[in-house]
Amino acid sequence: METNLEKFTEQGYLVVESALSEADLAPLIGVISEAVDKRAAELYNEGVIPDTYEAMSFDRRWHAILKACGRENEVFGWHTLVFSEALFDLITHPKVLDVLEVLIGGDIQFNGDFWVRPKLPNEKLTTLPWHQDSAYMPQTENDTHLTVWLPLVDVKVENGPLQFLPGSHKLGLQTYHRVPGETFAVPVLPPDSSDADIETLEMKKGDLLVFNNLVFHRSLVNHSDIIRWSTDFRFSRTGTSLNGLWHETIACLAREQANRHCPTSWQTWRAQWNASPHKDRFV
Ligand SMILES: O=C(O)CCC(=O)C(=O)O
Repeated sequence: METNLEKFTEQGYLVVESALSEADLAPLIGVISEAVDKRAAELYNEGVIPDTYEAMSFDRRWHAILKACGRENEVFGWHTLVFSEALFDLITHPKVLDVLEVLIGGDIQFNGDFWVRPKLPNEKLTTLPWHQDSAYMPQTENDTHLTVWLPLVDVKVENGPLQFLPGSHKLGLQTYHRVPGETFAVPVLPPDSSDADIETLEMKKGDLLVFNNLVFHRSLVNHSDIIRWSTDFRFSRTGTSLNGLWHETIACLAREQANRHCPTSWQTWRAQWNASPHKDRFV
């Protein structure tokens, strides 16, 4: 049977089903829900929205708030809003690092890059074209960087899944160009693929996706009426140069392979964050 490492090496990505439990994800979902709650109270008190939509579910409430104030197309991903111990605990969760360890084959560093993404119904901003992550981070082209992507709700065809082109990382980094009206640069030569090559990743909350910085992927439109919440973090083998990536100042060691220990504490990471010039760069 093909191992996770073989599958990952061949495809450039890997889904590990049921890698995390509800309890593992609950603290971060709690942080997100508190941020939504706080913003709802502020907007309500400012008279901008007629209701705080408190009774609404996690996968609907933020959309209702944004709809009520006409701000549905403003924010791509959350960063500062979710900085928390719960986030740190998930980034450095042994179950996450166990998956990475097999693929990285050594000590692991967290690159400092994290996002929580509320992918809203029918939103253009988070509908991403085919891309390789190194196109937006050219400093990473010659090394292996891994993104861990965790759905915080079930992901189906209708609510904006990710699609991948298996094996496309072997093409190397392609040339990209800007298209008027598009936020993200697109490859000059779009990957040569038929529909049969494309894998659409329907995932359950608790599944873990990991992909490398050169594999082609895209994020489809969310045609449902719920928010497709997800979170993602980037890692590399300890010692890999981060070459001045903007989040380098909040990179930290995540695992020493010899003792399976995370040498960074939440307090240390928080101190790095507080000293970082970028901490309020994004919402
Ligand atoms: O979360 C998404 O919808 C897109 C993620 C993505 O394309 C990326 O992290 O490179």
